[in-house]
Amino acid sequence: MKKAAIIMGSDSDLKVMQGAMDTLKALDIPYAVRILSAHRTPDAAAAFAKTAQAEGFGVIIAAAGKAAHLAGAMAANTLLPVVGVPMKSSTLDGLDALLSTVQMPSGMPVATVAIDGAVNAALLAAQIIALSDAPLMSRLADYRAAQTRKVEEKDLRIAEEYSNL
Ligand code: RP5
Repeated sequence: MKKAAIIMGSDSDLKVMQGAMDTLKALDIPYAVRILSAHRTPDAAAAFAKTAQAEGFGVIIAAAGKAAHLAGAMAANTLLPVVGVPMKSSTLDGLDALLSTVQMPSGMPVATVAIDGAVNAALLAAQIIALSDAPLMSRLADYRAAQTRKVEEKDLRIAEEYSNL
């Protein structure tokens, strides 16, 4: 099975990105976690992206805050799909990171999720890997079904507790 990479610009992104790790783990997807920065360790970041496909990765999740160029820097150095996660780690509440991550020029795509959207980044990564992994696709279907069941249970509980008919 292809591995997922979770790359983040700083250890201060770890708490949010734990959501991506938990989600990949729940879906039984192997993943590597690295702190690599487009600005502070640009050579190591580029080297990771350049060798990722040969190392057996199928997708890269790149999380960064502020002037968030990490996802773009990854995309510039690999043909693997890159999922960008803008971090809410600044005085601008992540809007700076969102725009820096999402506004890629034509020809160099980054699939950008919501600010702090670590769980959706992992799910998107899982869906990408699942295209060539039928058992994972089936685990994703189970994940969706469990999510639906949870909402239905909440609906029943809330309707009973709050309705005044
Ligand atoms: C970005 O700058 C990181 O991804 C982090 O979100 C933000 C702040 O980093 P630290 O100053 O906390 O290391 O590169």
